[in-house]
Amino acid sequence: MAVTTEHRPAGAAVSAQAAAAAPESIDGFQLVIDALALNGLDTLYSLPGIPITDLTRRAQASGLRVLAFRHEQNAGYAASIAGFLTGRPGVCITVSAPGFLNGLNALAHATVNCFPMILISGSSEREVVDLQQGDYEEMDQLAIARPVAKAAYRVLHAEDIGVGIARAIRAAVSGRPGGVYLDLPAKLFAQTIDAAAGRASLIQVVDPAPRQMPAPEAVQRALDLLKSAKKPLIILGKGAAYAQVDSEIRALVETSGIPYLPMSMAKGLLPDTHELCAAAARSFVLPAADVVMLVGARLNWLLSHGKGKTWGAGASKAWGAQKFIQIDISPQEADSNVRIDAPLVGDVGSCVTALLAGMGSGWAKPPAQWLSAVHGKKSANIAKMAETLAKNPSPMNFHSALAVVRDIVKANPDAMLVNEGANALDFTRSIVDMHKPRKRIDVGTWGIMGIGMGYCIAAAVTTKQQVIAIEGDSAFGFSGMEVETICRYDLPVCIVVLNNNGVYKGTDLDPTGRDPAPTQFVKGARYDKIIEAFGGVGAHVTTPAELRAAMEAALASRKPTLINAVIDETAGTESGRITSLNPSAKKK
Ligand code: FYN
Ligand code: ADP
Repeated sequence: MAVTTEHRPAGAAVSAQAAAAAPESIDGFQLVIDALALNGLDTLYSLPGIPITDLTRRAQASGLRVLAFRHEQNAGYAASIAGFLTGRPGVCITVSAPGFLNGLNALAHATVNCFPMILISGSSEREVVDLQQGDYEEMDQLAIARPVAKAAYRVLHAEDIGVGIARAIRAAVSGRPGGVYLDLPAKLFAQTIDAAAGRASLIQVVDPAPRQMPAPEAVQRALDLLKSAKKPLIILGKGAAYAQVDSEIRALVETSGIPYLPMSMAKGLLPDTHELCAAAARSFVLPAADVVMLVGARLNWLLSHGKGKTWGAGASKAWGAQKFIQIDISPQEADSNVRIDAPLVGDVGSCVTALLAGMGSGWAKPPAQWLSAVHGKKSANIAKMAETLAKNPSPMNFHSALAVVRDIVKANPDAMLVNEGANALDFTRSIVDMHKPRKRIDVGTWGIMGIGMGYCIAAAVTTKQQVIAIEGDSAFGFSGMEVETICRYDLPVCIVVLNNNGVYKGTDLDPTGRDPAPTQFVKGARYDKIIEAFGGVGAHVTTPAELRAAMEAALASRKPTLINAVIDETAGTESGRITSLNPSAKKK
């Protein structure tokens, strides 16, 4: 195939005579755009600059949606969560070296969280990079991306763009989803090839995420173990939410009659108010259960690695006394922390369907004693929480503010809830019930700060629903400038900054008296003024009643809104509910 590497800017005028004589050609820019569009990847999360500015312009001109951000990290986080919400890879496009590095954080996040995402970065010329001759933004990006990506590819020739995009899509969504890096050197974009041959080289990926059926003997092993259980428990993780097989999951819980614990982003797969939801009895069910079935959830730090005190392996119970069934698409996940007695490898939908078929209609529900013990513990915790939420302290605290959010989310079950912070995260998770699947998106597997505004933008764009973001004041700072992006695209996002003047709380002091403490912020900061600078609505509230009115107004108008919710600066504990992970706490 004839490849020319003409270096004329895209769209440059070509004389009419030359155009008439030359066969129709297509360049790298257009092939990338057409390959994405052919595969339904119609939204790009980006930040323009050399060498991808024309890519973003021409993508927009070709009908793709291009969301331009203020920092690549936020564009990347947006792409990653778009992947989670849609099941198609979210696409982030950045410039070379610094832009690429800014996007890399999100690529790693996508891989760690099992979200399908493709990071496409323009890069400098291979000939110069490989000899380290000091090109503009020189960096061996492919080598740097590889360790944090599920897969990483480079395309050097225009006729390979179709294959490059197809491989990236398959790698991102098949099996365990993850982040894929695609390196596109600047020179590629200007390459031209014969248009018909170029179009023929594009690939529409057939069945990018094939179903994976579990082996019948593995299904039987799991059923036998489940049948033997006296105190069974199901744990639903974000892999179960990602799979989008909500009615099958509901049927599994209801047919088996087994109490379930939703991990943070699995909240709402069944309504949190479901009678079998054991979220409010977490510390009771984990150590008490005898057989635990994990559905798209890993036994990582969020589940105390399946052992230790959380699981009851203390003085009275030996480690390994509990049995585990694990449904996961990754065959390598089982035994990563503790023995998995019945691994069930396959996609959640196929595995759950096979289990349901095996259970039939005569499946015996768990012993009543177990169900009533779970119910008793849960009711007591819910009653205790209701008592706390009924208080109206002055100043407002996390609980009284989040009681309002809880009501608003209940009244608007289709709204997306974005949540990050330490205490702002932990309190929201246990106070705000979710009523529908994939409505809660948060800090995920790493517990990172900074996903907030990127997630808001992607959630609004992909779901078209109202978005509510509950942000700690510290967490908001990581991506706050993207309120301009939210205003620019006029997205229905209502951001609530729970402002207690600092990280965790606002009362720390520098013992030497010289500087603010590392965890302190400017007292009385008016975050609401930031959004006003861009034409959005700002509100400053100090009571639950004011918060309610401001949130209701935001939802009624669907205008970009930022509510600065002032809460007690003494409210909040060090690191929220993960204080035990602080090295000083471990030393004790
Ligand atoms: C939960 N709970 C409830 C309810 N839901 N009580 C009443 N009503 C309702 N609806 C109870 C639950 O039983 C627990 O009490 C408690 O609230 C907390 O529940 P949660 O949040 O499910 O449990 P816990 O112990 O906090 O979970 C551990 C965890 C979680 C590691 C999964 O902390 C987590 O997801 N952490 C992420 C932290 C993070 O990423 N932080 C960002 C970095 S912060 P008991 O059963 O009595 O214990 C940087 O500093
Ligand atoms: P959580 O943090 O909610 O506990 P994790 O991210 O730890 O969830 O676990 C998600 C798991 O789900 C991963 O091990 C991943 O391999 C698995 N997974 C993702 N998609 C699917 C799917 N379609 N079918 C089965 N397992 C899946």
